[in-house]
Amino acid sequence: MNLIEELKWRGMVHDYMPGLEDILKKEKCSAYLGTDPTADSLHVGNLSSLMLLIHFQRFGHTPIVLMGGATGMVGDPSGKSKERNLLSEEAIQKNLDGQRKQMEKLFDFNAENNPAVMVNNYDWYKNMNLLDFLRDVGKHLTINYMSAKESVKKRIDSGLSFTEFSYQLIQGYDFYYLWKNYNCKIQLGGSDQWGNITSGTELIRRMEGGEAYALTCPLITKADGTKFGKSEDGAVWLDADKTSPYKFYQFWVTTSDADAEQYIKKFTLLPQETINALIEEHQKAPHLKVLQKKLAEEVTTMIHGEENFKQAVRATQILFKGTKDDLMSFSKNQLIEVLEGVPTHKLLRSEHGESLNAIDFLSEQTGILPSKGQARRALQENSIRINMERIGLDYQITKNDLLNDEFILVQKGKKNKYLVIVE
Ligand code: 545
Repeated sequence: MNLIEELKWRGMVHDYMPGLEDILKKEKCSAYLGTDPTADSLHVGNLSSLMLLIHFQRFGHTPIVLMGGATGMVGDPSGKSKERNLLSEEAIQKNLDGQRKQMEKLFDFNAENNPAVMVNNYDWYKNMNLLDFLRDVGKHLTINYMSAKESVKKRIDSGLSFTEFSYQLIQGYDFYYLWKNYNCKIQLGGSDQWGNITSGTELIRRMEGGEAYALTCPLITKADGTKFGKSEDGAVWLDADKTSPYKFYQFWVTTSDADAEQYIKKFTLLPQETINALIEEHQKAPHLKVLQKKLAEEVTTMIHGEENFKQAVRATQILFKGTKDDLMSFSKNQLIEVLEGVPTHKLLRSEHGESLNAIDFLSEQTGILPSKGQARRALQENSIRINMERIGLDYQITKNDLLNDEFILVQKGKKNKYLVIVE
């Protein structure tokens, strides 16, 4: 399979310009992907276009990672229904540093053979003169052309500053700059980037009659229609301090059966035969979750390394299959690590007194359930566990239920866990 065939098989192609296939057959080129420093970490939503770039590298093309030090100061209107707030220069610098570290984990910029290249568009904009930009760049695209882009059309009624309107011209000139200086003929991105990328190919054509190509991947969807990449507490980040490896692993391992096939193709580099075999195995016994487990293993190892992946599996096993004794045998630090990311509820020690009945404990005292009625129902249904053991309606919580004199692990149903911290 050639690169485009492979990407198509993986479902990673949304659109590309004619001629791309020919050029890829003829030569090894460079391909670039840009990210703006709008946050200090990348998140799983950015991962699919990064995987595109990784596939280009696998096939011998040179990957160029562009950090948007300049574009981050302007703000991309693509896919945004409202004008963005400008970020301060310090925030942008901090975000660039965070993202750079992550890119260094994903790409080898020092490889002897075909190393990846990192550039920052601030480098060619910092000394750019406004008049030069208007005469040498702006002159080549008409307002009519620029206004026909989705990102602009969508905002014509609600409003769009001149600053954000100019964004496509700035990203467009980046493509021209890399085409001219790095022999870069391809720009990659998510489907929301199509308009900005084609402004670039248009500039290259009008300024020098050159050929360059766009390739976009679909934005990731979920079978149930909810937004991909979110957990209960917001985005799933690649930075371990923002999303722990355990939670990261959980995000992938809890993928629905309907989505697992799509994700294993898009987010892992496993070869086609391996993936097809896994899919077949999965269909025979879906409850074993082989697809989800392999997906979570591959992605967690790629982002957080093997040690963190193994630790996440251990924590999962204990949380899902462990016994009260397993929990009781843990030190405070081990508990904190294993339970990291489990939502917490506070309970004042004075309230804990001698003993607490389970209904009050679950409702009023901790707020795990919103009312006494719901607490009673859950207990009657036998769906509540304390430190892995099922409890009934008349259970009394006492000191003996404290793990390390400080924690109580509450579970409701199969999936929901809560950590009560007794203060
Ligand atoms: C800037 C200058 C260029 C080329 C590209 C850019 C960035 C581009 C853009 N891309 C998005 C982005 O999001 C912020 C990530 C930080 C948490 O805004 N104008 O920077 C996303 N991109 C990856 C994919 C995307 C896109 O990083 O392309 O489609 C998301 O999947 O939204 O010369």
